[in-house]
Amino acid sequence: MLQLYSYFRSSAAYRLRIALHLKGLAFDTVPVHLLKGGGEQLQSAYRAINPAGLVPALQCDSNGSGSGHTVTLTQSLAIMEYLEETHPQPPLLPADALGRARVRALTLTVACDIHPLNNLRVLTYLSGELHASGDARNAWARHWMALGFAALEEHLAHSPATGLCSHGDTPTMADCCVVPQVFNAQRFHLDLAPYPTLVRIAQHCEALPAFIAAHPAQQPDAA
Ligand SMILES: N[C@@H](CCC(=O)N[C@@H](CS)C(=O)NCC(=O)O)C(=O)O
Repeated sequence: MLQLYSYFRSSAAYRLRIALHLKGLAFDTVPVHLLKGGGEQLQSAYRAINPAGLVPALQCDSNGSGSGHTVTLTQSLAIMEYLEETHPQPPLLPADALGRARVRALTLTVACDIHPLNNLRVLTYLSGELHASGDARNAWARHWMALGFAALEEHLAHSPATGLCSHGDTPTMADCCVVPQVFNAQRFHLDLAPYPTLVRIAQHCEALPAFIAAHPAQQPDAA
């Protein structure tokens, strides 16, 4: 059985939960509380699993049949690519190379250009080491999300490849990343009115069973 080290509100873990549910893969959730006791992700027990001290991590069997040895995978995008290669159905990447490049670009806009700037450790550093106020810290988070969302909106609103989902009418890796980032933006009270296409896509996806099952509120460690 796959073991997902996860925190209910972690958007990187949320991406992976969506991908696992879309592919119909059963997994056990191992909660890692990012705040309790200074953060379980930073303690030695979890660092032995992922030295980076970040969730998610996915443990699986090396040959997929249960007869191999346990392997730990990290980095949500690398794990999604692994799932795509080992469980191609339903596909989370388009069949054509141009389509795959587009989906990966949307995915990376979230995962590289938005999310890292708003990660817990960055926000903690801002308030701790740089003495930023709570308001300043939240303004920082909203600023970088707004910049990234503007780029996504511009692309999604004007591309004929956009459908009910970010690419066509069925979810791809891009949606696995967009939906958690929109959830995160709502937590930070970012005004989403300037991003109607992004919101429409997120709302469509959020109503699908895999996305419902992956939602933070549905997780065993939901506070
Ligand atoms: N690039 C990594 C990012 C992982 C990541 O930043 N996870 C966050 C939660 S969304 C985390 O564990 N943060 C803990 C911390 O900042 O201390 C991935 O995609 O897996």
